[in-house]
Amino acid sequence: MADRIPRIKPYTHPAGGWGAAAATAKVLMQQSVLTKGSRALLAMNQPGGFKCPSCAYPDAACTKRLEFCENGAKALAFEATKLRADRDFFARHTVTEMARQSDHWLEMQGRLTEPMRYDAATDHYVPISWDDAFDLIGRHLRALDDPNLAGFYTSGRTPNEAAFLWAILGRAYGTNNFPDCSNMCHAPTSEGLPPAIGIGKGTCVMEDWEHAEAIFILGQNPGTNSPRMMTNLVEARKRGVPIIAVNPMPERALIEFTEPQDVIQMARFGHTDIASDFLQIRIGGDLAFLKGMMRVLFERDAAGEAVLDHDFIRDNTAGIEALRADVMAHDWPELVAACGLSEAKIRECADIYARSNATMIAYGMGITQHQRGTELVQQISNLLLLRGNYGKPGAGIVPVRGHSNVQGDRTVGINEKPTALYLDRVRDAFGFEPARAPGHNTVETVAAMEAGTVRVFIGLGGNFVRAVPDTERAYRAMQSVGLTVGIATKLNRGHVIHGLDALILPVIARSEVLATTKGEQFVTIEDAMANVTASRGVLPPASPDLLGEVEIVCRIAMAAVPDSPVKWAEYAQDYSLIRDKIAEVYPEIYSDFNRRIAVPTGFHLDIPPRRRIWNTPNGRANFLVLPGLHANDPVADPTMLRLATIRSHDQFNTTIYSDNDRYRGVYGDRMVLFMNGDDMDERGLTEGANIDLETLSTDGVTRRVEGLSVVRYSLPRGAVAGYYPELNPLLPLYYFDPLSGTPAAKSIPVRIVAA
Ligand SMILES: Nc1nc2c(c(=O)[nH]1)N[C@H]1C(S)=C(S)[C@@H](COP(=O)(O)OP(=O)(O)OC[C@H]3O[C@@H](n4cnc5c(=O)[nH]c(N)nc54)[C@H](O)[C@@H]3O)O[C@H]1N2
Ligand SMILES: Nc1nc2c(c(=O)[nH]1)N[C@H]1C(S)=C(S)[C@@H](COP(=O)(O)OP(=O)(O)OC[C@H]3O[C@@H](n4cnc5c(=O)[nH]c(N)nc54)[C@H](O)[C@@H]3O)O[C@H]1N2
Ligand SMILES: [Mo]
Repeated sequence: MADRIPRIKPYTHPAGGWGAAAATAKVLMQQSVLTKGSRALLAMNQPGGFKCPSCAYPDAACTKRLEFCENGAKALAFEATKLRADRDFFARHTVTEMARQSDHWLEMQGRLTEPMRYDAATDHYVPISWDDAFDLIGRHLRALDDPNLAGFYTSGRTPNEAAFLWAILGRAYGTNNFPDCSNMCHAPTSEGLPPAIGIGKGTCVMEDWEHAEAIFILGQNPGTNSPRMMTNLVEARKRGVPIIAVNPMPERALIEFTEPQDVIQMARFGHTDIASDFLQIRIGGDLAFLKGMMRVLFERDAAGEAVLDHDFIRDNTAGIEALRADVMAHDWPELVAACGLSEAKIRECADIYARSNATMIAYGMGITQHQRGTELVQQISNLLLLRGNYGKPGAGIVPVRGHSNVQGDRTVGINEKPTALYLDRVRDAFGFEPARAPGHNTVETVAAMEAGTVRVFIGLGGNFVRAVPDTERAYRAMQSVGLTVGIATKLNRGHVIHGLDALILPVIARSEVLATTKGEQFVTIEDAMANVTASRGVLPPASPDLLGEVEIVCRIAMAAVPDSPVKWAEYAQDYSLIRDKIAEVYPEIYSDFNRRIAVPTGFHLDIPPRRRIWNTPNGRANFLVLPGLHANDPVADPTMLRLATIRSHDQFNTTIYSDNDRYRGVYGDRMVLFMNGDDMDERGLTEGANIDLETLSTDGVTRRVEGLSVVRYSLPRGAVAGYYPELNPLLPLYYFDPLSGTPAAKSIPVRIVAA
């Protein structure tokens, strides 16, 4: 183990700044895209160019400044790399050899260049023509006795046009088995907000940042995962707006940030303090914190202070009395114990909230990935409702989405439980009777593969087997499937952990030109603030043998459902015809799509809560009660620690750019466990100690990750953190939020066992 002791060098500078500028230059050089890359960077997030393939954070479309960040540049550099995983590469390595390599190694082989099929006789991937590949998929799919034996996974980089048709393909074929990356991500938002406010999306737009009087950021790490949000936070702080960050980890960019686009600040080595208050909360303590905040408001309301927006509550909402009773049932010692924050601190935050006339609350995976993730999201909404923080400038809920088009994919039909209205409209628009029975989400798909009830698995992007819980079990499940297909830009784990038959289908990437017989095509993306914009690649495709995702979807459909009335062949060539169909299926939000998308800055999808219209069954915004104070089931074992699996600064989900995590000061190693110093001392652990980590499983299965190095870190007692996906073997498949199916990846009960 001596060869992988991490180098620890606490990062004492502000986040962003020259460190980010240097990192951007280095990554562009390493991937040999400096000239090509900088040209592409100029087109990224500019009207007429393409949308950043990294996160879903909106760009300020009207500004002239370069709209990219360090991590957007990394995503682009790795996409535009000169490295190629071509047929010679596959001839040199058996799949068994490749499976022994790290995720980083797989990624570093570069762009896929032509379709490949697994050959069991030689244990190699060998070239296959596109025609033969679609033919093989068609044969597998047509051979299944029941269409529900197939699973159609979507990852959120998929643009609207491809996702919409993917959803049609599944339903025409006969299933709603649409596991989606959002089933591991913001499904608690999609499930939690409709009963509360009538739509499963955020309610803010970019202009709101300019009007907010207070900003809360719960369980989200913008400096790494949505760096363009830092611009808004810096501007808000410069206006003196309080920003309250609630997180078990003092994430660097939440504390101090230098705006790389601020020439003067850069020149002076200056920075902006981001959080006016940093609240180091216990893992899963957010429920108690939110209830504490609400309790202060109810107490002060009872004392006659005007802290609740009674007019708004009367005219717009239902259920406040049940919420009041639930919140007031918890006394302060209970609340404080559950979140680990002092009563005084909570009162102070509540006071800031009570004085603000417009508050935005942003949140990420630190809220959604708990066993009660959906209901936690609803508690955030409750807090906002109490002061009428919907439907006025500078106020609202801000779920910070992950993948660049994950929200869009959901909007255009990627859902394992489609509504009857959607299905009726699909029937009318396409002239077939779509499948109606609910399908599998992500967790259910793993279980179904294991049970032999998913026999064909096709992944439209993503890295399913590496992203899901219970790694070893997921690998075995994947390997038992009859056919696995990875539609991808790069080699990943899901290609080397594959089914009996397996295909890799390489695609034209976001930054590349999409040309068909009808000329150059563009695709559309919906960002996390429901703004829809066109994305046009500018670089030549990485290889002449790539196809666009839309064409791949259409040709799978033609092979699987040969007698389909859907005009697949036409859609494959002319994407405006797809947008016409999107408009037909979603007339309320997408009417006149092709005309509206011609505006370079795009258009906003309607968010009714912005107009105080609540599309809930009772037509009101609802206060919703989650009894108790714990976002996760309590565990009796006194040795238990709560593990949050998180992202480093140098990864995009399962894509590992390097083994460094600059802002957390860890270099050269991802097999680390961040831990509170007192918890270390109590266990006799010193910095760098080698330990194994074991899940406190309730199903009798041993889940263990060996050889982690302990890093002393500022964390609350009882909390530990380490990297996803390396620690996914510790996340049990059964450990998820039942309302959304989202694995509780931020609160795994574990214990340390000596190495
Ligand atoms: N560069 C880069 N950008 C990305 C991604 C990437 O991997 N790399 N991934 C994209 C995707 S798909 C997503 S979903 C987003 C993810 O972006 P984030 O939501 O920022 O995701 P994480 O890093 O998983 O975790 C967020 C934070 O939750 C905190 N946390 C853990 N447990 C708790 C808790 O109980 N309470 C609170 N309040 N906080 C907690 C962690 O300390 C961490 O700071 O980013 C997107 N953007
Ligand atoms: N323990 C733990 N598990 C987690 C999480 C966690 O925080 N902790 N986070 C969860 C979250 S929030 C998410 S969103 C999921 C992510 O799950 P996924 O979305 O499945 O995973 P990614 O790593 O984003 O997928 C990367 C792959 O996508 C392919 N790709 C890249 N660009 C394109 C493109 O333009 N087109 C196509 N077709 N393919 C492309 C590449 O081949 C690349 O290898 O993981 C989840 N899993
Ligand atoms: Mo995500």
